[in-house]
Amino acid sequence: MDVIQFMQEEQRKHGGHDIVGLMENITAACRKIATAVNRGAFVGMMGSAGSENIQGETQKKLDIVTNDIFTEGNQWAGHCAGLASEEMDDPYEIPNAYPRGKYLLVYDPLDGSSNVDVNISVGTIFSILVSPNDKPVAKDFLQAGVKQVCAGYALYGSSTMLVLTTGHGVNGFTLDTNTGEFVLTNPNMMIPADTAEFAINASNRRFWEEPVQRYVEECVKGKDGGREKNFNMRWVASMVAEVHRILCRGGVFMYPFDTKDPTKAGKLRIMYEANPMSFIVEQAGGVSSTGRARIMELQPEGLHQRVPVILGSKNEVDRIVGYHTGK
Ligand code: AHM
Ligand code: MG
Repeated sequence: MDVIQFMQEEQRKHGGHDIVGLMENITAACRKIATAVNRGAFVGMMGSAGSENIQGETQKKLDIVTNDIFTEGNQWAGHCAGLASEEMDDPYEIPNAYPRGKYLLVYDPLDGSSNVDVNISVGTIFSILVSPNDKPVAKDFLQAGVKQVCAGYALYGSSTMLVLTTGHGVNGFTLDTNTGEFVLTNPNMMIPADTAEFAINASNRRFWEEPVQRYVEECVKGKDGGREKNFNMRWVASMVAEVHRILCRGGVFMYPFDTKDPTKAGKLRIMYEANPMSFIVEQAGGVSSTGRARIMELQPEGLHQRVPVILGSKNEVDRIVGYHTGK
């Protein structure tokens, strides 16, 4: 079954917000991004664009191209009141030439883009909120993750997949490049509660707080330490790929608080990385926390605000949260 038919049926079954039209635009944009990522080397789209985004990160050409694809593809149909992206300093106003709708669409058009030049999986992350205003301003976007109507990601890997939730579980669709359809291939994705796999950028080890130091040390020691099993480790440096692996076979992903740069609470951004991924992970039976609080309950204070992220298999994330809170 194609994702649009699936969304239509889900809406009929559960009611709630009608986002079928918006999903048509989002899936079309993701298909175009898949092609751009796939064909980048033929059309001079690889490498750095020589510019920086608001977060001081060097933009890749594909960061800009994919941001344009996602923005243009979602501005014209009358579903959105406003758009906001990792790659744009401020919210994007829907041009007056187009009707405005009721939704806010927040996105990271090309997550993991440091990987594009080395042909490792990247993705697009998006989150849909309801706008409190016809002409939203920045503060209208600052809604807690629990308010999300839908969250999803596209993964541009060995196949292109779309994984999403509207609060009724998590479903995965694979792009059939012959028909252009995203076909339901992974219904009701669930994260196993237990795992023997963790993911963290260990080069930051000396900057971690004690609870994360303790957890990782125990995993590394495995049966020779206090744990009942040995652990394996993975780090792709594409959050979309890490979350997808965790949805498929369990695991823990951490980009925790660290003291590397005291001005930053973490690396990942709450609005278009942590919140949508948290919604998906929770809907698949997992847990998502800063270590001290449920991410989706935090009140965001800025569009590009960063947050520590610890998510994945319930029993392991609960353990890490316990190390932080002493419970
Ligand atoms: P990006 O949105 O600029 O690509 O940054 C986010 C990415 C995540 O996908 C990934 O988990 C993390 O940055 C990797 O960071 P690091 O290079 O520090 O390991
Ligand atoms: Mg990102």
